[in-house]
Amino acid sequence: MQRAFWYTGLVGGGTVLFVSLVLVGSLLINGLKFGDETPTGAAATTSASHDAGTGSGALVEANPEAPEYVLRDPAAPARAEGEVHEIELVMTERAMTVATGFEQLVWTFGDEVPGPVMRVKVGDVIRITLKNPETNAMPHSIDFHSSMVAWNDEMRSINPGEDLIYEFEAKYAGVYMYHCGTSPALMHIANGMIGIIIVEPADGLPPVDHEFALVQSEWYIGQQGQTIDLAKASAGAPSPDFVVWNSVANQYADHPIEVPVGETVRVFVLNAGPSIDSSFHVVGTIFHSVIKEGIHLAEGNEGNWGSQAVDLSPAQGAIVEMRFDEAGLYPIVTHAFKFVGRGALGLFQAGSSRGTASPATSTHRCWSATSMASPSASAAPHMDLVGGAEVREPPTPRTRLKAVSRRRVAISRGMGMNGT
Ligand SMILES: [Cu+2]
Repeated sequence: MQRAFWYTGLVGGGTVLFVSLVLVGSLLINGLKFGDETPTGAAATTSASHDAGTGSGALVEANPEAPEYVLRDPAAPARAEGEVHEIELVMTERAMTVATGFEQLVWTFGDEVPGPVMRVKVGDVIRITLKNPETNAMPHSIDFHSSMVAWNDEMRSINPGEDLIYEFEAKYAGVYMYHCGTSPALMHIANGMIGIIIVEPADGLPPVDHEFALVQSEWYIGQQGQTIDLAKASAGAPSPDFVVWNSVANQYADHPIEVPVGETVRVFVLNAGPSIDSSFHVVGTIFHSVIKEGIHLAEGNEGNWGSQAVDLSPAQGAIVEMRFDEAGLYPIVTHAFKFVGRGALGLFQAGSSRGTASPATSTHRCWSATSMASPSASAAPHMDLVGGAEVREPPTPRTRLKAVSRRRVAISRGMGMNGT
């Protein structure tokens, strides 16, 4: 049933967008570094700026020797069986490559950033055993937005070596954030302690062909191997170095998500922030169903209304459904386009897209929608996006940086020229 729908304002026209994309592209091509003199901040594949006037840390250069990032499976898990869910959640502090060339000391739930995707239904009981290992340096906590519990009880911080039981009944359906709330919460959220819990209605969601979970968040890059830069994140007008899907810049642009043409794709999307709004948009399609924060635009509504972009403030979530009518590439973006050049770019690859992409040169793997039940199987090499050539041996880190940068520029330019 259609109860309401919404529109997201588009900032600027096509001309402004085109100019912006060309500017970002040329900056990337020329390998310029971004610093105080560049108030628009970093589109950084080569460096991560600090925000002018915040007193935060110095320019952080990309490190060609940083480990390659670990690709995150975007497939949404099936709903957990049963009605009582015992979940052990260990919070860890470890190194993670968050963008090509940038390694940070992140804090995690379940050793993942974002934390593991949980999926239950209304009426279920979730009993979390939260563990802060002795080897950690920091106190941490957890706050489930899907719960109704006292902040000073279940959400209290625990020190290294302590455990906590956090139990709640899922009373309302939705796509909810969970996060660490230990002070300063901005630091703990920005340093990786975010996750998504999907609560389905008691009788479940209708089946679709493919399901994915995407979390938008920001990285305020600190020194290599250190935590994020809190001063940068605290700026009055925060300017993240990277805005990312599932915590790694451009990972699904480098490794497109494969889906068949014409089948229904459902995406659980959360904006974890901590500070930037999202305008979730998939270029080339229209959302025929959106459930955003409890408000439902249903397929088949009177008037056949659709949705082009879903506005999500930090900590808001949605379930969007779409189809891809033609074979090819469908970019996943926040339509606040300055952030597309900072890592908020992914791709759905519908059917065969050979010959439609940018002049890619980097090795990449694709996520196959048919491999959702078996993430490891989806890691098999696929054909090259452009030439159909077999995947080559991995390039050196320095070559990889340049190749990935060239491909993103080409994608951005292509999108600008197409007037999206
Ligand atoms: Cu924490």
